[in-house]
Amino acid sequence: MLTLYQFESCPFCWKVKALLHYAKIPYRIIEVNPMTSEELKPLGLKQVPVLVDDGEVIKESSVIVDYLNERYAKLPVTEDAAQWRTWVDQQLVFLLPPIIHKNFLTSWKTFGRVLRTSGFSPIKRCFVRLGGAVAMSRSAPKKAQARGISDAPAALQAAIRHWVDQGLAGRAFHGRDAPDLADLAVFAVLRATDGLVTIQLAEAASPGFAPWYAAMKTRTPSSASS
Ligand SMILES: N[C@@H](CCC(=O)N[C@@H](CS)C(=O)NCC(=O)O)C(=O)O
Repeated sequence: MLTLYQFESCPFCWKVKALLHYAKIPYRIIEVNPMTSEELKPLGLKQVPVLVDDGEVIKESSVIVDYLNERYAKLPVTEDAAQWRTWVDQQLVFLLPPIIHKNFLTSWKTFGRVLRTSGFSPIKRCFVRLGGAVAMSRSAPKKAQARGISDAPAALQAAIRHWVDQGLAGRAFHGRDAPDLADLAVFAVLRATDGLVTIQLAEAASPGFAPWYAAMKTRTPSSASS
């Protein structure tokens, strides 16, 4: 059985999960404490996601997605989808933290939402929520500024319009009748913020977003076992 070390709130982890779910690949989750990463210490690693497949340890979300696709999912690999995946990794993913961790209160609410499904005990959840909100509300605005993102909500809405207009271009999915690796990558990082204001912003940015997002959700039911 595949094992995924992850944080529930991590968009890079969702890239891996979106493919696992879409391809109905069973796996189990080890939820890593984002404050200590103690669960990763035996592997000698510091960042999630990490996939362990029959003793083989694979890190870096894009490497994991390629590994899973080559070995199990076997979705078509196209140059256009590869370009969208790069766009997700280099642009889209960085627009989310300054919105969901804009200040302490927003970050506190964000952690409250994402930790609900973490499986952590109430005490651990409270500790992670507080520590996470302090750390992320300090670092996210600074990192956004360093990347030249001055108005993250407007930048996210422009990115969503770009995806709907150029990526979907009137089709149900980028992959036409069924999602491909581009659909899964764009969906995954947004799915990491499901239920938060980012999704409302995306829905308001373009009428083409909501039907695509809903269809992606329907096609990616969890394949994780507890
Ligand atoms: N390039 C990596 C980025 C992974 C990453 O930034 N993970 C974050 C969580 S979203 C992390 O583990 N942070 C903890 C740390 O850096 O100590 C990938 O695509 O897998």
